[in-house]
Amino acid sequence: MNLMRKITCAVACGFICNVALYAQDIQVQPRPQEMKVTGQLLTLPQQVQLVGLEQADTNAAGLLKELLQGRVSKKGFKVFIGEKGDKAVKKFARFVPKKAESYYLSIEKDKLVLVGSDERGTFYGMQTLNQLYKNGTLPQLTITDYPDIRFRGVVEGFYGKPWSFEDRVSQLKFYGFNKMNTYIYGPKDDPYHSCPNWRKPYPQKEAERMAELVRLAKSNKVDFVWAIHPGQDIKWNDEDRKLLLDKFESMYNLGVRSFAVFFDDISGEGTNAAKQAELLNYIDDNFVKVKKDVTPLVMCPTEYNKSWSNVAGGYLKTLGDKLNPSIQIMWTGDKVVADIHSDGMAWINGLIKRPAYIWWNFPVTDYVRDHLLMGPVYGNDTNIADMMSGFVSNPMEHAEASKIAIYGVADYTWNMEKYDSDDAWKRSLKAIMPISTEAFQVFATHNQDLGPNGHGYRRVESVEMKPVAERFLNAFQENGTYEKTDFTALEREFKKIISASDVLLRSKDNEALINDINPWIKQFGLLGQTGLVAMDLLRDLENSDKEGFKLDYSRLKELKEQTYELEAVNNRNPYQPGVKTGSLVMAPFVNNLFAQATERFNKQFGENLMVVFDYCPHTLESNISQLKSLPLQLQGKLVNLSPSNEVIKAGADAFVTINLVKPVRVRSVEFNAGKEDVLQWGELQYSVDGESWKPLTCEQEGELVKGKTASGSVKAVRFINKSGKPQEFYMRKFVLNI
Ligand code: LOG
Repeated sequence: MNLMRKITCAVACGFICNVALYAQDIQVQPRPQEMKVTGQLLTLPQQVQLVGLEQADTNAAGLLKELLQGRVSKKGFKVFIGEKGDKAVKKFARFVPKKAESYYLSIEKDKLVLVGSDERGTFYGMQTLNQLYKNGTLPQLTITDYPDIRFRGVVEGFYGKPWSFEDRVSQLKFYGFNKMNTYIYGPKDDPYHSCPNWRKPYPQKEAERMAELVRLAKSNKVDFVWAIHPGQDIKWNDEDRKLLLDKFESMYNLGVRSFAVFFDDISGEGTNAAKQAELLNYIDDNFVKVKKDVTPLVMCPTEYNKSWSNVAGGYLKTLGDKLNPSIQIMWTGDKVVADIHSDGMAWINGLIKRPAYIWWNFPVTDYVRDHLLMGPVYGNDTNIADMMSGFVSNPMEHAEASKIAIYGVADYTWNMEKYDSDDAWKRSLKAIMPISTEAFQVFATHNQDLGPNGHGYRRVESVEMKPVAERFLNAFQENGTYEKTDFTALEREFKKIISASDVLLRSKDNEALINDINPWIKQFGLLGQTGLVAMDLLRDLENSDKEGFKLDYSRLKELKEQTYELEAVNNRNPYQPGVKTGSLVMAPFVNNLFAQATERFNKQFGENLMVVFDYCPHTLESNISQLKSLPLQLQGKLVNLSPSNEVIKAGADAFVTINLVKPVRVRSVEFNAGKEDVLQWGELQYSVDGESWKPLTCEQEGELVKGKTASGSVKAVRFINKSGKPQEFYMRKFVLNI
């Protein structure tokens, strides 16, 4: 072979780099079903020939051209692309899994083949190819791949500030990268999705933006599912039915081809199962099926989780029996916020006579708005793929920060059995913060749990430091000692926290994220500083350095002031205002240590420094299961019951009581049950001894009730259902001003 021929051959076949390749080193998100490494790393030749481009999915074809920019030629290394029936890829069709959205990708030294079972399949194969391509090289391998779950994605279904247009743009692209095919639009606080404007079309400007998002969703192979939430005031008559269809028609005209109807968190007329089924079937028969290009209708029932289901009442069974079989029914699991298990899936599927469509309430924070949930996706069974038709995550109002969990959900729903939560979590951090990944990991490690909350859903947090912090505190409490290595580990962690906060505040690799969670990052830095000073207090004690201790004590108090201040000016929502970070392990550790060290100091030196603890001493008591674990917050002089979003079912003798730790003067009480008729069936009362009760003098403006106690100290205040029969209300506000 002469030199010239050798070169041409090398160009035609691609250059093989002499690097051993191992499957475990090749990371593809979401994890493919089957991947076989067949050779070494290949340097993509300068000349490549594209075969099948014209017939292949346009979005995939566009991405391929972008990837191969500058190399495309009439001869050279062949790249085949297309969908199963296409002529150009006919001879490879048999390798493609017989499943929707599947693809076959093969990279060999003389050719590259990418074939989808359908257009989405080709697009997903292209996403994989993009991930494999690094600095002009590709691994030689074969991938056969398909998703486990039919509908995978996100339901923007939370209460609070809906995502911005920019947030949504970034999300839709993210879903495309991560092979998610569904975005359900249903933010509770969009008045055109829910009350009062669900009957009206969007104003011009909003409509245009919506249309733009729909186009972007389409090019990312995402179904933009527009949901309506009409149940709070719907009348079961022809007029409202027509208005609803008109609204869908107006959304269809904006490009929407997927629709949902939500009946969650409503009370009254709208909750009637037979009427809901009738309406949905009507929409299905007269709109969805008539249009031909609209995907199956999705609905969220009123009884959307097992703990609220009244089987004897027949609500779910009615839906199961009556709803057209093609209509998807959403389900949040055994509780409003719950991980999904096979027994619960079997239970609901039997009732609704179809596989449920999971609405997973994670990482949503609309009931713990002072927290960020940045931990891994874990806890769902991994053998339930066949038991569900869809799985969507309800995220936080913080769109960028939610991507950690969304990334995990993308991986879980694609390939459940091989899902590795910790691995997915770490890869997500890199995908979201590619440069400041390490700092981001420190932040995300200590911001995972929700704190006490009405749904009782908790997450692990600070997993490595938790046993260290516990061991340390126990030893210190018992005899004032501790392991030196634990001391060092904790001190090092606080330093890491401070530096992570600094790095993140200056980082530029995801500015939208940093801007959005800025108060939490600052609070995190303060936590680190407070922690370091708390450790210094122990040094002072050990050295019997009285003056040093006093100095560090004031420094720590000053840092705590800054922490409160930051809470008091940021994230001022009326529900769970404030900015909590490290709230499961690191912050309580610092608070405990501070209090214990001060007590020891006072004893040792006969001093009287104030011992500062950080908790609410007042307690909540209720016989309503939905309310009894709601946290109380102490905000200055206000004792505030953290509100909940859902409909509260109060039995005939239901009450909710705030018990004060000791009798104090209660200046005023504010109570909002989301109903104007609340005082016709309920009463606000106070007690001086915790046993006998008297009514408060009340005034009412709309739904808000303001109450006053007679002068003198009060031990408890309660709201009680006096009507002798069950009632429904919302727990919007219950605040004592003391
Ligand atoms: C709402 C949802 C809210 C979530 C978490 C469903 C089906 N509905 O309690 O809008 O974001 O819980 O608070 C819900 O989950 N109500």
